[in-house]
Amino acid sequence: MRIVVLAGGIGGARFLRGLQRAVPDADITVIGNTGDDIHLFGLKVCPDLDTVMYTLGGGINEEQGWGRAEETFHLKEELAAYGVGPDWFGLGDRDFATHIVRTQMLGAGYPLSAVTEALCDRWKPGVRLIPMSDDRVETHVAVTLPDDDPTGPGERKVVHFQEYWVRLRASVPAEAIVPVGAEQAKPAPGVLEALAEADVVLFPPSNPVVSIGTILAVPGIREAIADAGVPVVGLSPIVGDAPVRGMADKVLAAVGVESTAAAVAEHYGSGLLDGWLVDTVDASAVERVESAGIRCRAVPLMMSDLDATARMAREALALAEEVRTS
Ligand code: FO1
Repeated sequence: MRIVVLAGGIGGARFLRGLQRAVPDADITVIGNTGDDIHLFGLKVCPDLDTVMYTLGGGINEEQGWGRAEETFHLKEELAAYGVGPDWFGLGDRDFATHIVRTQMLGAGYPLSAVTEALCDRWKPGVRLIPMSDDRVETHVAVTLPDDDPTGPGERKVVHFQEYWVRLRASVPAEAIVPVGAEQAKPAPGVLEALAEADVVLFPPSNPVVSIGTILAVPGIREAIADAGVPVVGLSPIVGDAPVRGMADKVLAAVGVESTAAAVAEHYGSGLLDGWLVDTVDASAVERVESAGIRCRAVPLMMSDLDATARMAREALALAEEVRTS
């Protein structure tokens, strides 16, 4: 079975581990979000691609869901000693090697998709990981800085997504979220082909705005999914009106979407989604989602361990089969 998964960071990566457990013989292609990418110290950092690669490759810092296990921070300390910022983004020594290799290969003229393939030669994630685009796309967020913010108290400012997410901890509303460069970006080689050949497309519980939404903002990808003519099934990242992890509710508000499992399904729309899994605590949402023309089931959605996640993946694939045969 050929499965295509649009993945962001931590939620997407954890779901993929369960999917691999559920269908070990499936051919899985992951279209990774690159809107979170950031240039630091002259290096290109790809948080969502690295989280998928490290999680499935066995190198992830499990508690954090990002960065490497057994990490040290000597480089970060030395940069801070030179007063070279930013100091709010935790890049570890082992992680730096990934960004150096990536930046070196990009500088030699390799596109990001080829670089990602080369990095995955080492990590062997067991899926084909393709960035959504080889072109630069960076999510920026318009905010009014907190009154005690050292960089500009009370100022209206557009900051890089990582500054919003990590330095500001999404403590102020996101007034606008812009995937800069998305309109001019092209799907990376292999993305449209994978969607055309897919038997099923899955939206894991990644952030619907800044992860999956950013991937869908690359011209051609949303259409390729809608036109693929195969079941598209998503799993709600919102459980009991709150995001399971991260701060999805903050960015959902920015695009006028209420933080509920049903509202996220409606946000994707029946033009895109054929099926939607909500958690059992949101069973009351099933009727509203079904009335939006999206087949819906309430099943446990907490990725508490690998078996729980594998069960979720099986439920998603079962719903896809139900959609396919209806
Ligand atoms: N998230 C944090 O909350 N704090 C950090 O210091 C941090 C550093 C970091 C370094 C490399 C990397 O690949 C990810 C990192 N993240 C950090 C997570 C990152 O902000 C998120 O994983 C994604 O951008 C959102 O999906």
